[in-house]
Amino acid sequence: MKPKVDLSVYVITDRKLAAPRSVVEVVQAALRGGATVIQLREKEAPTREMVELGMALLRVTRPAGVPLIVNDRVDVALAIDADGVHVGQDDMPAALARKLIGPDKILGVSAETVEQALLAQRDGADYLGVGDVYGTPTKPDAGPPIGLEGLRRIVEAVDIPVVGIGGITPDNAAAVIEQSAVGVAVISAVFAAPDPEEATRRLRAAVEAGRQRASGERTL
Ligand code: TZP
Ligand code: MG
Repeated sequence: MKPKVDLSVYVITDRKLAAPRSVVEVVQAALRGGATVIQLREKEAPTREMVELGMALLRVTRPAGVPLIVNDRVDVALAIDADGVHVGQDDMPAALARKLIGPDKILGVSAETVEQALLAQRDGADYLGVGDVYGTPTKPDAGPPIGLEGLRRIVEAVDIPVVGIGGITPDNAAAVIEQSAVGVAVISAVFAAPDPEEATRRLRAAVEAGRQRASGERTL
């Protein structure tokens, strides 16, 4: 049985932004700060390095009880027995990724339109990463920002949980949660932060504040 995943603060790796610190060091700090999911995303790493980094990350995420999800690479996710895989619109189609990983591993899919989101849901995604919300320099090939309105349209169209991604910081994360996203996914807010533990803690507090505000709005 697949455990229910806490998607509140979803931290994605970037070894260039981590330097001179190691990716594992930054992830350990993020875990101390309360990260609830870690994603291994290294677009330029050769397969061997992806596998080695993934295994090193599992040695810190497993004892923390936090899932490790591998971006793009279904083969690497399976080889290291990661907790799941995340695919985008140019990667392995979601239905085939699901077929390869089986029913028990977590499948995340990136979507920037309602149509993509509905297809991903139909094809077996457990959650969606939706963005680019605010605009980001971290993913140069991201489409134009969809804004909070674009995010809300997708959240309202699907039944599976949505995390917002793209340009999210502790200062604007609460507004993402107010659109009924269940969490925020970040790269630079944690990996470029001088103190990744503190940055993660502030993101968690912002997610909590967004939830409080959203529930306040619902009872008005
Ligand atoms: N997908 C959409 S935006 C993005 C990805 C991987 C980059 C997010 O990076 P940052 O630094 O949190 O804006
Ligand atoms: Mg991808």
